[in-house]
Amino acid sequence: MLDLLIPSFLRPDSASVQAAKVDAIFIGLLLISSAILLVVIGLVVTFAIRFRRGSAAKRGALPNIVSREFEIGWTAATLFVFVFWWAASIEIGAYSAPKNAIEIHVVGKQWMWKTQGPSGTREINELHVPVGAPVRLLLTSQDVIHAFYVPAFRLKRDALPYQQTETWFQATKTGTYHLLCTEYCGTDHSRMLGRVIVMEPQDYARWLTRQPERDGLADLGERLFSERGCSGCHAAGSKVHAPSLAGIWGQSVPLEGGRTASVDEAYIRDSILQPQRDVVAGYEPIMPSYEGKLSDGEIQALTAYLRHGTDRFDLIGSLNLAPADNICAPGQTPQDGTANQTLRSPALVPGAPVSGETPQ
Ligand code: HEC
Ligand SMILES: [Cu+2]
Repeated sequence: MLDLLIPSFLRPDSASVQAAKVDAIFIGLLLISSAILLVVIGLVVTFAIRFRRGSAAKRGALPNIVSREFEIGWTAATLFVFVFWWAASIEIGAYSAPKNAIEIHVVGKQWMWKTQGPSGTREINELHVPVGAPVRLLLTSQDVIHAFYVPAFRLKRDALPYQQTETWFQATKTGTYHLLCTEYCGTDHSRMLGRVIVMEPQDYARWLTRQPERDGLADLGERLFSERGCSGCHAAGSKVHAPSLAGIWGQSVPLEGGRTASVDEAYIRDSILQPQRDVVAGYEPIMPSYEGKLSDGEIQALTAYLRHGTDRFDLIGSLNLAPADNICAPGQTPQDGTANQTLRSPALVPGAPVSGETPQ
């Protein structure tokens, strides 16, 4: 259908489940607008001929065929309910990856894409994925706003500093596809190019085994968990009254004030950066904020650990690690987030103050 309407050299390949859906919306909208355009042009031409000067056509008030309300309702129904609902449902679908999806962490950075896949495979400006398998992307940025864009997958999601966004795709065709940054992010924005390589599952498996042995993200998280002193409070056997984090992923946690929260990326991120915001019921708000003390990559690693590695908690508990001394002791106020400034790259807006300078 798309091939009939638009020759293939005028559009990117269509290589994912999402691409087919987006193309269907595109064709749908194109057909609806073309039909409306034809009707309007047809009427303009017909009326121009029929009511031209000097013609004997009947002029005057129109008979009331349909009521105004009916007309408004009908237009609104097609436009909003049908088109908007249809298009929006596909956009919303981009947020909920299937449970069995391969998880890939993506970090945007001036000017490159760093990706980290299962079993710790790390790549720069490249992403290898198997065909036919859902792939969940968890995106963040180390400096400014970037946007992860794979035209052939009709996939576009912002990568924001201090936040995690997510999306997913399922490739349907093997091949090599462009990966672009579609948010103007500085001088070399246009060179922030990468490739997504979609492989047959057996080739992908072979590629995975050829990758150098690396610590997985969860392993890095496990190390950080003790190095940064988390285990000093959270490990089993700790003297501090802090909740155990073993198996909390996906659970719902009762909070102070009667609310509950379900444990996901955002909740863990908030718990680490703004621990005073959602305090777990029955605990003192003594956890220090790690704002400016942990990079986004480190938070991703800790999150991966809390998600996948919590079965190893007992091991940490049995090591009985003391809290590291680089963190706040209970009762001390955490330092403010000035350390954040070092992460920031110079302002990109011409004339805007560079970090450290005070605006006039
Ligand atoms: C000084 C002790 C202490 C340290 C150090 C500490 N925490 Fe906590 N943490 C707590 C306490 C107490 C709570 C419960 C009260 C609250 O929610 O603020 C908590 C809550 C949490 C929660 C929410 C738990 C739940 O059951 O919902 C998470 C997640 C968490 N901490 C992760 C971490 C991570 C990751 C680190 C290391 C970067 C860390 N904590 C360091 C004491 C600590
Ligand atoms: Cu960019």
